[in-house]
Amino acid sequence: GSITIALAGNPNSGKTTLFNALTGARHSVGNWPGVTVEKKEGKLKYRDNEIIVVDLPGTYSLSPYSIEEIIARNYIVEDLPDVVVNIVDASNIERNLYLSMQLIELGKPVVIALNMMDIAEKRGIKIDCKKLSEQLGVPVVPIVATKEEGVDDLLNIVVNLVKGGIPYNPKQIDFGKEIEGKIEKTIEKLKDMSGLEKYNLRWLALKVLEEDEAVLKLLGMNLKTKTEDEIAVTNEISLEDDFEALIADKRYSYIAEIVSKTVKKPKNKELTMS
Ligand code: GDP
Ligand code: MG
Ligand code: K
Repeated sequence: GSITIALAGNPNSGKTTLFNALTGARHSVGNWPGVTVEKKEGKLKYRDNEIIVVDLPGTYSLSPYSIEEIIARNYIVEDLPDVVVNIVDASNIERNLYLSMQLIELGKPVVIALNMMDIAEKRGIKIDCKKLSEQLGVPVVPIVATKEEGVDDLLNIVVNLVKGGIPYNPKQIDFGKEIEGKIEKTIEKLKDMSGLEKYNLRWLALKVLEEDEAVLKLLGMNLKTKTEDEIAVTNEISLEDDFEALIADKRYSYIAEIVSKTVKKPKNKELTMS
């Protein structure tokens, strides 16, 4: 069968450039259902594999507050692409990894295409891709989308990953004893609910705790009109008002630690216009 790849990344990370490098003219442009957000889909052949590439809207996060973010994460959790290719701007890696962590949390295999390696190099930013890959537990492939450098490596990794040729063991953020306890309890309750087989329960649990409206709706929970049963799901889980902020903080510090271990920036902070 064919392999479906979803392309996800921050705006200006090079998503369109990579999409075009992958699919050339073999693509169609339409809208995502019900909204005027552009949807591009293309095809390519790699060795004997037909690969379908779906371009997701550019986003910085996967919160439920913007239509682009909802489209991107719904596509991944509902349509279940085989692989999520996450384009990361190497010259702005720390900010970009915030989305990466959230993509990894969704549960589908993620491959990071570390783009703009030429710009990073010019700025003297050195990234240890192997170590970054170890730290995240996902493949990291350096690319320069404008020159189509690394694109073949990227496809090779994607196909190998889908065929089980490489292990996929993403690292999970440890949110700390208290939050992890709440996640665990919520997962136990979600296990008793039917119709959730396709979802990553840890991700769903995090979203319940974050009071993510789209996920609460999916679970048939409306915060304002919760029934007894529904309350039981979040009962004892004492939703703190700033749970979302707490989780976000953990993500930022986790990323900062990974970046400190894998990225070297030039000491000289002088701005040069070249
Ligand atoms: P998108 O917003 O993610 O779709 O990003 P685009 O594909 O439109 O790229 C944003 C800008 O970065 C464009 O001017 C691209 O030509 C440029 N760009 C994309 N990839 C690379 C790269 O690897 N190196 C360099 N130097 N520029 C790139
Ligand atoms: Mg674009
Ligand atoms: K809350």
